[in-house]
Amino acid sequence: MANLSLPPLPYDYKALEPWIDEQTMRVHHDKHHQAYLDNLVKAITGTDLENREVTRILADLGHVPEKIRTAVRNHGGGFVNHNLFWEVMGPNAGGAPAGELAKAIGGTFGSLESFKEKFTAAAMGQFGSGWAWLVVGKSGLAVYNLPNQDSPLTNGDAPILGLDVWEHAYYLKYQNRRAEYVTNWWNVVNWGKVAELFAQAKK
Ligand code: MN3
Repeated sequence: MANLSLPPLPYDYKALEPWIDEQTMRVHHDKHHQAYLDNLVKAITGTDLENREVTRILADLGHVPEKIRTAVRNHGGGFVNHNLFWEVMGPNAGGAPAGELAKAIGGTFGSLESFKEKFTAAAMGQFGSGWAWLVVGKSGLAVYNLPNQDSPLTNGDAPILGLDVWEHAYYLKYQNRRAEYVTNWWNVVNWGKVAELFAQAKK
């Protein structure tokens, strides 16, 4: 069996209230995230990929045997994307980034406000299920959306902030109001963690 486990949520299930409710966090982490992991393990167990880091597998998806490639793309992506998602959120968060990250955002997007507008547009513009991403790519910071559980790693980019816009991420509290979820989500962004990922990605 592939030796992978579900990282526990790094804060209490209700820590992101009132922006993200406890029930959503419980179902999202304990059921959805767990299911991506279980299905990934099922797909790679008994293959050469069993002991490889999942982030590396996704960065080299073309070399995954065709028979399991879709399962790895969907469930491996789901596993890794959610690992990042919990980390880039937190209680007593929100506000603005500092240091090098703040400079890079200003330099690339003009201002924090224009970055947020662009990211929000990516989140709102994702038809159906998917994610909005802030990544470090070959030419620096970039914002885009990807469908389903596709990972920026497969594009050769390092994700440093991601927003899950699958309905399972917000439907219990917000129903069809994705815009309200996205607006409120900025209150839980853990910029300290994003800055840490930014520093790692630049190395
Ligand atoms: Mn999700």
